[in-house]
Amino acid sequence: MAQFEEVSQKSKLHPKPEGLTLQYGTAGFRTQAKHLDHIMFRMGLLATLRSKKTKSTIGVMVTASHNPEEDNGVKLIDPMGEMVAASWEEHATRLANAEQDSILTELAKIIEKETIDMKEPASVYIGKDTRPSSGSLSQAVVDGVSSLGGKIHDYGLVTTPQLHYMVCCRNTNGCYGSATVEGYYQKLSHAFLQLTQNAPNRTDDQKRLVVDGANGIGALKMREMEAFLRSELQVVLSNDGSRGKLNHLCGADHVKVQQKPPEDLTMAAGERCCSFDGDADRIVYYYTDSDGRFHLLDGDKIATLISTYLKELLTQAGLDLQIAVVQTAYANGSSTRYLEDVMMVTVCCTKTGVKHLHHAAQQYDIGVYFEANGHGTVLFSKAAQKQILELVKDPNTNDEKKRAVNLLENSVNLINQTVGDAISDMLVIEAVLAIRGMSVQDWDAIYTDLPNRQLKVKVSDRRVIDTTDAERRAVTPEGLQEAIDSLVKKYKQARAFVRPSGTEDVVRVYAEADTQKGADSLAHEVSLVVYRLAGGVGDEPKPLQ
Ligand code: NG1
Ligand code: ZN
Repeated sequence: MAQFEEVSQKSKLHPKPEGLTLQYGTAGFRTQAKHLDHIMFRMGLLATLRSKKTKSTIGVMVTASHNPEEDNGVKLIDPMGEMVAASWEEHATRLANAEQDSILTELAKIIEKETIDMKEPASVYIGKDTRPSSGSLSQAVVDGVSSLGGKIHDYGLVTTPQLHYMVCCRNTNGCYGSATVEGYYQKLSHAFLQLTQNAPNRTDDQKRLVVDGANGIGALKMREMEAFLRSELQVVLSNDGSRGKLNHLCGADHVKVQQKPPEDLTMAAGERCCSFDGDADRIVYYYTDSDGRFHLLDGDKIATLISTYLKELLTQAGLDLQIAVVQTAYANGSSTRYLEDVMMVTVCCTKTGVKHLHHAAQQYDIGVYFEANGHGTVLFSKAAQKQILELVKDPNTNDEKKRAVNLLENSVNLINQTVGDAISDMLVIEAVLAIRGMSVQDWDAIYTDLPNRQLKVKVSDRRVIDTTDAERRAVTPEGLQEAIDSLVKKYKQARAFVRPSGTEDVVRVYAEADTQKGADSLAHEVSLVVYRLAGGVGDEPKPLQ
């Protein structure tokens, strides 16, 4: 085919380093940028095929999120803005690893297996983050798409969730919003301004929020959006990319893992602060108290705040809709207990990785999902959205119901339902705090986190660990789970689990207990067991401190 002739020619400009194999993992392909040129070209090809197959626009985002600036990565976005279907992740891995002379054979296999009509038109939306490598890598994606004759819309610098939003807008013919960056700002800011009208007496201090942009794309986009928010949110932006390095000693991942504020951020005692990650699909909040103690409000606290608010509105509006919170094993035990026992909300636990949470959240009328690290959003089923809209239009509702349902409608519009979105989540949190008249301290006091610790253990092959029960129990190697169980028994309010990471070559260990000393010691003991039973490499894990 003439089309394939062009693929053959152009692929020579994006050669695969011999012997390199990469896996489409939890977050797409991600590694050092210098290894990714051929992957980008090939993902351009694959996105074009996926577009022909689904007869829809597909997204390709060039980013490595919270990884160091030298890394890069790529994720495919399916028609409704969700992560690409699992069966296509396998195609992606095979196409990425095909040697130079077998690309066409691999393409033909996918076309046959998926019964793709090559005469169908194709459309691909492309976006990139601010990494120095992102420009040339996104050009490689463009080359891939154009060599198969696909139509391209290159959005250039956008956050990951903005690109998901664009894809969803396009494939719903504008029902979700207008597929432009300005359309995104307009949709979100309109909903935010409607919501904050319900909190008319806020002072400038209450409207002030310190934002750490991780020296990335989120900072640029916050600057662009500021004017749309008409001073109802007064953002003090630091790590805006003008000096520091992307994700270096700043950003949501640094703050969550190190449990301390980012560098280059001035925060007064009690001041509300938040951090985005490198592609602005994660957010965490924090403050320091008058004793200088750092308080982190992570994804679990965010899920609790948002689900409590939505549940209250449902009751006020008299809507009988089931709301559930979806978490992973990393959710702090206190949050799960609070949601189940005090809030009486259904809680469901899935494997790590947002696609699992997203899928589980789709099973409910309203599914609130957050990973503890701050990636999450809320999904409203079609039926739930219909009921809310019908009630908005109902002339016979009383004032209390009307207020509640209007708040619900604007909340639906403010939430980016395609994927976790730091900017959208931040505006939802700011609106909820304003409407409820809560300070960040009030929010923090909803429940107290159990002290916890996360560690990594290097092993020769992390696949020897197989897990079950949403990764909370290890099935192999033999004896590992029993050993963890007996260690956990030595501590109060304790819990621990281990799982192979999907993005790094390590085994992750998580432990919580009634004291930090207990959590640290349990995590260390569990690390030793992993090291001994699962083929640890290098030095034996040392106790903390
Ligand atoms: P792995 O490396 O599989 O633990 C990490 C995060 C996930 C998710 C992915 C994708 C933790 C413990 N794990 O996965 O939550 O965000 O990266 O970026 O935070
Ligand atoms: Zn990210």
